[in-house]
Amino acid sequence: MRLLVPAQETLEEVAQQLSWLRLLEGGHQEPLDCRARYKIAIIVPYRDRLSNLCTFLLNMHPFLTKQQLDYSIFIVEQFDDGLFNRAMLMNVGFNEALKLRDFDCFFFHDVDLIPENDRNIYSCPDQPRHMSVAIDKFNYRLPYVDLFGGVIGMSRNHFQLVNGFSNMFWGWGGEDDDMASRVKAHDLNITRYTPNVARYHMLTHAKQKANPKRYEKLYSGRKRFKTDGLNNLEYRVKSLKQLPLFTYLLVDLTGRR
Ligand code: UD2
Ligand code: MN
Repeated sequence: MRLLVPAQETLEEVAQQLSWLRLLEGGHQEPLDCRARYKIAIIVPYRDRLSNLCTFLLNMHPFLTKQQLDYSIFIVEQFDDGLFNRAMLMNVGFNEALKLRDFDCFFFHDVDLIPENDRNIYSCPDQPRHMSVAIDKFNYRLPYVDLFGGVIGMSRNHFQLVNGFSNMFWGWGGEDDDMASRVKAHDLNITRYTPNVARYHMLTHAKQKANPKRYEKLYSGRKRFKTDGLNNLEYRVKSLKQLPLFTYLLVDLTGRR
């Protein structure tokens, strides 16, 4: 699959380039001549990466449409400019998406990862599925066995069972490993497609500040699986819009840091 590059890095331009797809409002798509078995939500944590976002949308919509899926893309933006909380944004995305529609499964997706192979199917997984197995930036090799970052897919039920992500990881790192621990603690298995299919290109971006407390939080995480996650999530939606290419959520993360 060739990487598509936006003619200009604006959402209007990307929408123009994708007009042939006839997307429905809020970045929703469904197959024209059949009914898809599942309803899929793609949740993207986001702040200040417009260039990545434009490329992401330009490539993902044709890719997912070709798979004849019933899907919607949600961009969940953190309002404040303090430390980024990727995991909490994904919890918010999950929660808000379910208020709009009864999605069956969720793909939690970094904005900078673009699938390279059309056979990498975004179908609802029976077990939690790690999607971004082979990334060009890591020489297409999995950095470590339990990696569960980048792009993952989970059914609604499994995500609820593990109480979603932790809300306590502010800044870079650790939240993905904490989710891997949650999955294992609930006797679920991380599954993967073969590395020659699960291939991704990573777009370039500035580096975030690492969270110095990430190991501490990670090692003590197990005690909090039941109390830290979907069931203690606190936030305020500042804006919810159905835009042409995605459903947009701007959220104030009011949780304690
Ligand atoms: C790795 C993981 C990622 C996550 C992160 C640690 C892989 C391939 N990726 O990514 O899933 O676990 O480490 O937190 O394993 N973002 C913004 N704006 C920001 C910062 C982050 O939009 O200012 C979003 C965006 O969707 C981005 C994602 O958060 O792709 C992950 O952040 P990153 O790209 O800075 O971190 P990276 O590449 O080290
Ligand atoms: Mn990245």
